Amino acid sequence: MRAQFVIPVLVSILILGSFGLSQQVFAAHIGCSTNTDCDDGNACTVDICRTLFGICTHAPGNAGDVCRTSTDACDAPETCDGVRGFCPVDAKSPADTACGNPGDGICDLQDTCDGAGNCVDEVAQVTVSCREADNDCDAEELCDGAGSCPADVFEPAGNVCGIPTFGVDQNCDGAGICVPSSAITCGEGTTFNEDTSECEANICEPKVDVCHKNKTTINISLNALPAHLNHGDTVGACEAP
Ligand SMILES: [Ca+2]
Ligand SMILES: [Ca+2]
Ligand SMILES: [Ca+2]
Repeated sequence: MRAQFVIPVLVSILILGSFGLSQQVFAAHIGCSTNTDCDDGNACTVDICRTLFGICTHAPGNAGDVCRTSTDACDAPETCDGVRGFCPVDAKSPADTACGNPGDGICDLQDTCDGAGNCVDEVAQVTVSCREADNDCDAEELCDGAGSCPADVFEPAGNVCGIPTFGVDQNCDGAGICVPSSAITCGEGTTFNEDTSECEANICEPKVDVCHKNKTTINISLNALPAHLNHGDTVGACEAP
């Protein structure tokens, strides 16, 4: 057993010296015939079979080759430096590197790495506004601190809003609309329009007299005039018999 161990080592030293490879890593793999036989599983060494003697040498090399792949966005890959002959320690992506869920940008924010290889869920604080109030009767919503914006809510019914209209105060209706607190009485010939909050003049539909079947005068809408003319009626009052 002793002779079997000593002889390869002596041969190795002689060979390394002859190749000027004293700095190289040497593994006692005797009997190789191709470089493939010498694979040491280390991406940062160049595995060569010295076929003259049938031994392997494993010199540091392969600078830039990936020796440990990234497992996710928070894990940086490692590469060989070409000098040390082993893979650098496992490095992680810098803190604040984007990872995981991109979020909605308001209450749910882009997740980020913590610098230790973990992806951290990022959410907005409960002080962040996520839905502005549209008017006096709509309440603003703030993020819930768990990544969501609450359902739309409104000011309570009865809250005073807007300005008095025709002497009548306006209150919220509880559904986000400002409405008069009591009926508005408009002047003669006008009607209150809730859409414009104005008393608007009543619009009368234009009408016309028609002599119906040549014996009765009737007052009809202009829209109905063509049908009456088609069956023989005439515009204007009937003549006295
Ligand atoms: Ca290798
Ligand atoms: Ca890594
Ligand atoms: Ca609201």
